Amino acid sequence: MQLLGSPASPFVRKVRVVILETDQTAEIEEVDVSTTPVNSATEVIAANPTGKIPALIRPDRPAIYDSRVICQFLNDRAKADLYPDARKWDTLTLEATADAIMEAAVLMVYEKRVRPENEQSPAWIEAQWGKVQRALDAVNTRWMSHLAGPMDAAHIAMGCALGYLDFRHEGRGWRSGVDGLADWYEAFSVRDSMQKTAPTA
Ligand SMILES: N[C@@H](CCC(=O)N[C@@H](CS)C(=O)NCC(=O)O)C(=O)O
Repeated sequence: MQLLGSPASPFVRKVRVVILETDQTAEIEEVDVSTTPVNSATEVIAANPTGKIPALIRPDRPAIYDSRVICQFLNDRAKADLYPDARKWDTLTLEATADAIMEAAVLMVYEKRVRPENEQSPAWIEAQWGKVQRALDAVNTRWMSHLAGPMDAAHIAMGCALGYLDFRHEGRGWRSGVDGLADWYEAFSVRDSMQKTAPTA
């Protein structure tokens, strides 16, 4: 199988961490692509009509895409337990919250990098950051007991979301006011799978 991705993408990183944590590196070749909302890579469109990464190309079946779909596919394939039945809806909701942080943070980057300067909206960028802050507050207030438990897909997604904030939005100081979450991230980010997938430009 081939994983279409990029070393900077937090969504791709989720999948790469799952591959490492479920010991599937030998069966998946990682292929780096360059794709943006206004210039989709041809090979990505062939796998995912929306032109987004990650996409996983399977030999005899259609490609699958969206990090949440791919993570669940890989979890099932490895018979791992990253979506435990006992806390499935909590895990999915926390994963969705992490993905929403990534989405807002990625859109902020696109606004500056991809949209012409005279069309950029500072108010829109700040609104995206507002989403990030509200999500961080909610996780710090409501979800720390989940994060204190055994690692599942939500831990991986949250780790990748926070890593992306450090990577692209370091100056925003996301740790301010969310001490518990910041402490959790310091401990989680030393995992081998997180160290091996640290984002690069
Ligand atoms: N919901 C998707 C989001 C993926 C996504 O937005 N990926 C970005 C890279 S970080 C992308 O491919 N952007 C290109 C585009 O928006 O066309 C997922 O979880 O896989």
